[in-house]
Amino acid sequence: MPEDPPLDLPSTPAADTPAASTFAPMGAPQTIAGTPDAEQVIAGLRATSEGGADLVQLLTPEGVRVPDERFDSYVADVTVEDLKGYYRDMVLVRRVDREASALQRQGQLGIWVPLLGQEAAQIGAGRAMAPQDMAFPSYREHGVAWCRGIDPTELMGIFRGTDHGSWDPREVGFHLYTIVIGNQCLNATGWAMASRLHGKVGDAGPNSTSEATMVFFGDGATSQGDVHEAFVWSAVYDSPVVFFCQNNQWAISEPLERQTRVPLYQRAQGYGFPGIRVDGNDVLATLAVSRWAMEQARTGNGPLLIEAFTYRMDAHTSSDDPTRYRLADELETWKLKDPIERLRVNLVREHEVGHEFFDALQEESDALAARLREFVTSMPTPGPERIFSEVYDDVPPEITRQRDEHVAFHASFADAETAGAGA
Ligand SMILES: Cc1ncc(C[n+]2csc(CCOP(=O)(O)OP(=O)(O)O)c2C)c(N)n1
Ligand SMILES: [Mg+2]
Repeated sequence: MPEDPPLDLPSTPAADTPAASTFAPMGAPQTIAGTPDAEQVIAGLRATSEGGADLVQLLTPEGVRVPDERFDSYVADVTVEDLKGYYRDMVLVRRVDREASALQRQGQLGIWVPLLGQEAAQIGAGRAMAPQDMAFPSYREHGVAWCRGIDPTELMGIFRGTDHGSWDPREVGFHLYTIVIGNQCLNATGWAMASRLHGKVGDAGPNSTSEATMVFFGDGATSQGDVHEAFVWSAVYDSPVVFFCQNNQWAISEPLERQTRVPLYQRAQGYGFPGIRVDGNDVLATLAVSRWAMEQARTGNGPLLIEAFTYRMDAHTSSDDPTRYRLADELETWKLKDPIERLRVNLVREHEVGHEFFDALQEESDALAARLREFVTSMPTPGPERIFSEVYDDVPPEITRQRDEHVAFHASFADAETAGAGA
């Protein structure tokens, strides 16, 4: 066998030079042959900020349906009524989002996590799921919750601080929100491994009852150890899980270039499974790619990674002020790619959908917002025992003791108030 050519490594700096003990500052010349310096990496990522040549897109930002020979067949059955349905989904979840933001500003919610701009990514993915599938959300997946049949009012307690989610995850196929970044990827991997071990994977037919799992996380989460571990475990156990990364370009104030040197979907290759980048502002493309990926997982060809290329148009949460770390013109550029607007234009121009549909939807949207507001402003404050309930099937005696002490402590204030009023 021929010998490997000698590596052309730079000589090691003497121990007393600064470079030996400190990292080179950002932008300083790098010496390792073939390694791009920080500026080149950032330039490379910016070059793909339009999504790059590998982006799957079926609807252009101008609302024109463009063919794609790999994915057209996955949406061949989509009718105009279906398209109107996806449009309705996006309009209503955006309305919920805007109303909840207003409720937070008025002190009715403690915090809100906006989804503005990510409606197509979430509705496309959510509508690709079958009833028997399981979704693991982060904290921003209000659109996926909608697709799983969770009424928006059910999300409100989380953000008013009265509960942790009031639905039964197994019943609706949607886990509780997860705040710990990336952790849900491990939960989803375990769930999907169990699906396989229980023989619930492998049937591809149109009425298949085989199960697949989809897990939602952000670009920032990809830097977490939990996500790496989930990728490894799911790969080596062929888990029927679709990793759905919404790359909204920001992790609070950290831009994408602080998370990765390569486009995120290319990470999958290193773990040994397929990765694909889809236009996350295109509901049809996201639906097609998600249907494909879920079918692959369902038939035993998982895991897979989808990078939905999108943009967080609002703040990270209602506690964040994005004007402190990003320029206004970036937002203006992404407004031109608005997920709702492009489908509206498509419905009008290519399917002659008239104003009656849009007017009726406006009314439905107003009614939903009013219902949400009424629900939130009349939500009862839970009693002090609520924090202890729904945790244990068999409540340990120590927890019972703590609960009684907590309830008595609260009651003591009520006694003091009554005594004070009478004095
Ligand atoms: C383990 C952990 N570390 C840090 C945080 C604080 N935190 C909350 S959101 C967030 C950024 C997440 O960004 P990304 O994954 O891109 O998701 P996005 O919020 O953009 O949807 C961080 C660091 C956390 N919740 N959990
Ligand atoms: Mg992000």
